[in-house]
Amino acid sequence: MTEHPNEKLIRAKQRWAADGRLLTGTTADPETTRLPPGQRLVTDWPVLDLGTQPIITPERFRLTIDGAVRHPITLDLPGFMALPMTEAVSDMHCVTQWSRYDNLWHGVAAQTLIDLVAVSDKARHVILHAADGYTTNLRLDQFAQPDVLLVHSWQNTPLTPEHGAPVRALIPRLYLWKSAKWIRRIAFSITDKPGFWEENGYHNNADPWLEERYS
Ligand SMILES: Nc1nc2c(c(=O)[nH]1)N[C@H]1C(S)=C(S)[C@@H](COP(=O)(O)O)O[C@H]1N2
Ligand SMILES: [Mo]
Repeated sequence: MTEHPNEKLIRAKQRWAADGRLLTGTTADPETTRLPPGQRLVTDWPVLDLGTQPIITPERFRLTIDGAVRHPITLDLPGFMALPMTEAVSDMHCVTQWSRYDNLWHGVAAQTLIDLVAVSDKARHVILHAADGYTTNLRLDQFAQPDVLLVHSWQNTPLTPEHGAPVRALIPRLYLWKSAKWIRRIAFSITDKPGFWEENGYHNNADPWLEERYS
């Protein structure tokens, strides 16, 4: 692996995966258990990333949606903000153990983007690319959930740069590493392709209630 600004953090998290840190060996039903196994609640919103926090000015923002789609598109920020907006309240669950309840989000529903570009019947996976070089992958059926948004605001305030401004992905029912900050490309795909943490010991599926922390 190439030398990265946050090499120490990456090594520590690879060790967590190798050691199976925080695993309780239990699963829970999200219908009846709000807090996934091994998690603890916080009231602040911690910042976690690879250590390079790009400043994406409104002028520089571009979001490309392509791959297995009929109508690939690149949106600038006014183009993105002109799409139908959704409001949602959801919880966040980070694999480093913290969960935060009742986050109010504003953004564009993933399903709106799926319809906009006419995703191919053959597509099964989604690869998210971010401006800091980060990537993460998820299945199309996970991305298509009604609570998945491309968000621009949290608690009625614009996202801050360290949380992924101006637009980030938010996939609340998967561990938060699947929620790419500073998103710049959504690639629909017939085949799967592991992202950054998925290649570094973390689970491909990432369901917190199944404790899918590590691969
Ligand atoms: N672009 C980008 N997105 C990213 C990351 C990153 O390093 N770069 N880290 C992921 C991880 S590991 C976590 S836990 C969450 C943290 O989001 P937050 O800093 O807003 O809490 O962002 C995810 N999205
Ligand atoms: Mo993370």
